[in-house]
Amino acid sequence: MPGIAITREVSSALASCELTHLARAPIDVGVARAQHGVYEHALAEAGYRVERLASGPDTPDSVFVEDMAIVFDELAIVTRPGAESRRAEVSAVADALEPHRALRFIEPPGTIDGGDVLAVGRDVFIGRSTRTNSAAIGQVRRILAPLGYEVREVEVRECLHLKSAVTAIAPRLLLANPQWIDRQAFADYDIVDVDPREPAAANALWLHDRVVFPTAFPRTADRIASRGLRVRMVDASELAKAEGAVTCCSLIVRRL
Ligand code: CIR
Repeated sequence: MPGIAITREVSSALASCELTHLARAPIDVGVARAQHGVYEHALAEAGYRVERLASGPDTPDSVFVEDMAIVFDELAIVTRPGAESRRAEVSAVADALEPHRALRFIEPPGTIDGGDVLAVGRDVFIGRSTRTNSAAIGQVRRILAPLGYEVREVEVRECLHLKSAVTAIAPRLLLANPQWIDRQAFADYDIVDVDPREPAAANALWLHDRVVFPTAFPRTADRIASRGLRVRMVDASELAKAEGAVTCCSLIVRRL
């Protein structure tokens, strides 16, 4: 079933990235690039054709390509990112998606980052966060409702994006930090909690037959594996200093 994984080169200016919750720490772009290469390799191992877009010093956060679009089988929604410094990243991603999906665009005053959108089957949870507002959530709802998707607005607290707090790891199974989500909003789903010593471990990249997951969180990795899921560990520590995790670094475009 795979398809294409769109990724983007780590910018030479990564150290000037946006930061919301973390203090600025030195970032080694060479290490970040090497780790990113291993991540791309993990995508290729899973059968995806990796299409890596170029980046430049004017777009420090552009490796976090997930925030630029929300890809469904029927269409892709090109976002209007919440951080103004990131709006220059949009056009290259839209160009890359254009051959594969019909495109729709979020219009002002809407702002939304792809990291706030958790799509599981026909349920689309969208976090209202410092990056994503109700205007954009309404636009996404109007685009998706005719296609049979149900958009559910949820609150994001104590973390950057909804997917910092909760991601899917199997068809009806979520991985979450219970302190950062309203469990009621996800009542229809089975949830694996992160290990309490690993609060930032809720971001996992579920591909069709495996879960790509950071080596920084071995205890939570054990919890995922104990559900019978195949876990592919990757070291994502350098990009974590820029508040990025594993879902952020790709846009998965399934082959139809
Ligand atoms: C930002 O603040 O926008 C970047 N430094 C990190 C974005 C991470 N993206 C994501 O979680 N989807």
